[in-house]
Amino acid sequence: SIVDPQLKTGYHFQPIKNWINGNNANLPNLLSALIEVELATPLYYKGWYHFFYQYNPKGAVWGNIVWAHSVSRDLINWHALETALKPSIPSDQYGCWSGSATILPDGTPVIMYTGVASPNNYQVQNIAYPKNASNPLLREWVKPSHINPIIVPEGGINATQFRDPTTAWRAAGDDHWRLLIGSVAPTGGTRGGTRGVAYVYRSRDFRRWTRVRRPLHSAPATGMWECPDFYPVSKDGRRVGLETSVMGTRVKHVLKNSLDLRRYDYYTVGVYDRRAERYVPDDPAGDEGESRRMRYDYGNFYASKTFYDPVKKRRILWGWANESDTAADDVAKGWAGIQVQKLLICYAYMHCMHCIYHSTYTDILSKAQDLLDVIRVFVKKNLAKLVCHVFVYEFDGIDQAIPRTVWLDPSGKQLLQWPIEEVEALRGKSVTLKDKVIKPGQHLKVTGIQTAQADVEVSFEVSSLKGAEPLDPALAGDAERLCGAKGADVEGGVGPFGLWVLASANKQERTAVFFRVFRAAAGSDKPLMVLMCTDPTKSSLNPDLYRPTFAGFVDTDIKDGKISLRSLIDRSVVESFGAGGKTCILSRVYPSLAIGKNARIYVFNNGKAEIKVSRLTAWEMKKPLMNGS
Ligand code: DQQ
Repeated sequence: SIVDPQLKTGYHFQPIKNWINGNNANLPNLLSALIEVELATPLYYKGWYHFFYQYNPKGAVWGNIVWAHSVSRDLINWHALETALKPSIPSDQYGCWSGSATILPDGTPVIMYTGVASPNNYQVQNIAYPKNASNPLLREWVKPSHINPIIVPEGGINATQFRDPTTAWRAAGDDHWRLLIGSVAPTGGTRGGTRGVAYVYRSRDFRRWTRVRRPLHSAPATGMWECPDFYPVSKDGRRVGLETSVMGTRVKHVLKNSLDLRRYDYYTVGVYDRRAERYVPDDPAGDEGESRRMRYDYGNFYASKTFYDPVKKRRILWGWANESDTAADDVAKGWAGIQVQKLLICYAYMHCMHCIYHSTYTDILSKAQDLLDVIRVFVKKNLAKLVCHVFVYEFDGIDQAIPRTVWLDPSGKQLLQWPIEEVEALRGKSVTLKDKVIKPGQHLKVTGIQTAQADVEVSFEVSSLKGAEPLDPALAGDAERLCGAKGADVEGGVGPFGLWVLASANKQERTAVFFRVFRAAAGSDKPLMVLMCTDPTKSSLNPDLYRPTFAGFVDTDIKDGKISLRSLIDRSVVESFGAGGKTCILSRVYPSLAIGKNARIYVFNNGKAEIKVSRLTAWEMKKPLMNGS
């Protein structure tokens, strides 16, 4: 395969087996591996967790999106089943896109999903029922063609931007189901609208749905709201999750959208008024401008969905590391250049050989013409993206993040996220460090375990915050730019301090996950700002990789000088949780030396202030017995 197989993640969910194997890497097979893998919907039913995700098994060009299906007893060991939904009725003949499951009062699940009903992406919503609800594996789903499509775009809605129905909810005591469908407000003229909206649809029988005139919510300059999610969280600040229909004074609601603009997942916390069918964010600034919006994850994390797990009464968030096009694009283009030429030659050769044996010269020319047409189509259909998907898949670049429990921070202003406790079952050998002082410019190696697949929890204490450097007001609103300007190797006042993970022996390669404390400008509502960063600029000697720094501010006043960090390291994925899950960053890195047993972890301090590791524990992480395929 193209890359070191040791970069394939070990304990993150693996989509179905790779479609490309060396010997049949001819054009159709390569291109057929195009997959837009991403989450469609998770659900729990009769002892099994179900995970449906999208891919395109035969896409010479983008299309035919189906729902792959895996099941698990513990959210860690996954068993792949046959495809659950694939194009089969007029209202989904061009693709079964994202949607959600709802557990009906009689306990059976129903799936509402977007069907693509025309070659130019006309979107409608379809309903699917389990063929045999008594089988907990929910292997087969039926979609009665006489009732589908069940919701169609009307009233001026932009039919190519109308998708991704949410799980439905029904208030106790009233008899209407509701669900949301993401869209973008129609505007005059051809230019696509930029006001993202979530329309509410209501139904008494889950069959006939009518749109509420006003959207549940909308926000300017956000573009299409993909994969919306809307759910209650308990104000009691406990980790308890709430079933989607729970309402009342003891809950807040969370509205989340995936914004195609930046390929990030954003959310706000607010109040749902079920009579007016309206949602009002507590902080209206949460809808405006990149800098004030809260994100689930400040790294690569997209098209996420939550579901309520009745077994452990928790809400679980599933996201996928959308190795964004730019990420693999650069590499894919390089790769594409080599591979596609090779493949074209081989394809043309095959054709030529075929033609020579079976036809005349003119046929060869026409075959070559076909080939050029095929390439022309791919280029039109954004070949780079196409190949980058293939490439990324080859890289296993399409990985699910570890499922996260999500709940409301006691402050009521934001969510907290933490890896599900089941992942701790994969912990093996560990090492613990206590009360280690790291002087300015010093670092400390964590020895005694393999760390290419590891789970690290560390508590830091800063001796004094006095030396915190001033925050450049021009960068105060843009954590990513700030981290790009002041990366892990730029000396600071208090910090940068944190971990170098997937580090090579001579530290030539290392991915830094760290904190940096800034003194805000006078008059700011908070005197200190804590930045959390993942800086992969030195993550790989491979020259042509895209290595974005990811960053978010951590809402903590760190007045006691204490802050914690947890990182799940998995060969080419680094998932980090700052301050107990207040700020999360998922990053993909592709080291060339720090692979397998050559990967190391260091604690480092490039700030003028001394820091102390009051406690660090690192565990080796085992591979699950069954992993998705
Ligand atoms: N991809 C899906 C859509 C969704 C988008 C199609 C999110 O349903 O809006 O595969 O990346």
